Amino acid sequence: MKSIIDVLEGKNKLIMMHRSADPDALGSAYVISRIFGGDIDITGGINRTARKMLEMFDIKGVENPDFRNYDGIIVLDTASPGQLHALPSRISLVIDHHLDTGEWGMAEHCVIEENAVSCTQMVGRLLRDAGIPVDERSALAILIGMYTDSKGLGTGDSKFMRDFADMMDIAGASIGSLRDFLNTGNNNSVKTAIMKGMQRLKFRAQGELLIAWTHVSMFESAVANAMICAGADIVFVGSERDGKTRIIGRASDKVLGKGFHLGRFFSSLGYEIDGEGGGHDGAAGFGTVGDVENILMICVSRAIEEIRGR
Ligand SMILES: [Mn+2]
Repeated sequence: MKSIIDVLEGKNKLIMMHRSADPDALGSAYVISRIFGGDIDITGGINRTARKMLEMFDIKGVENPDFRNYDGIIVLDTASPGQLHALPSRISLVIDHHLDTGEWGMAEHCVIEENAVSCTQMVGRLLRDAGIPVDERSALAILIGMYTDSKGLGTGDSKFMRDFADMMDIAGASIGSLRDFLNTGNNNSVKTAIMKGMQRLKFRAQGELLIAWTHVSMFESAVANAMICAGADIVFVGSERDGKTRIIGRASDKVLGKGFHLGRFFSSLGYEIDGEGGGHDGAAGFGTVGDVENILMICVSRAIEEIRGR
């Protein structure tokens, strides 16, 4: 415990997150840099929702940092080294809540809690256990991470809710204010992507479960979320960009209750077809090269094999 705080208190740190950082990743990085100092590496990009936090918290990230200029490198909310935009030769600390891929062997310290709903929650607990006070701004960033990674409090145990309530007290925030912050109101291009995705949607029933898939050129996550809202249990949304094929997956609570784990599904798919994937039980992604329709069909048939008889 002491050693983790020692690492966080170390001088001249770089904080890294997974590519296309989400509010949970950026919130964790913000809190650590605010309390302990350190540059936030945003070279891997910031997703649409998290970008609002840049302005709100006045976060100034660094791009293409020279790793040699830092004494310590801290990696947050990142399931595997492949999800970083670049791999430093030395990593001091990893704090993460994804499925443990066992790929962080090179890190000097690892705090991985597969059952934690969000990385900001882990950061909040680390601070509390070390007796380090959390200020109002940090509490708000922690809440945003917890709120988004729990899909708007759609998941989370009693421990999670207690931590959440503690942070609400410190931040003076209501659920409504968090919802308002995150409800960007989808703009027209997102809505168009959802409509196109729905137009091309195909589905298959396997017992009482529905598997649905489609492809779009952008906003895969928004399309996948809409398909889950429409009632699908396992969703695959493919896209092809810059010669790369990406599949975004979502799984309903119903199929998760049957023991299906999308992050594990994608990481084992990576052994079968050349590619890399991972993530959470209900939300994960897979990157590879090849025809998007083919890859989607492989995902669908593997998923059917996995849920057959469940
Ligand atoms: Mn996260």
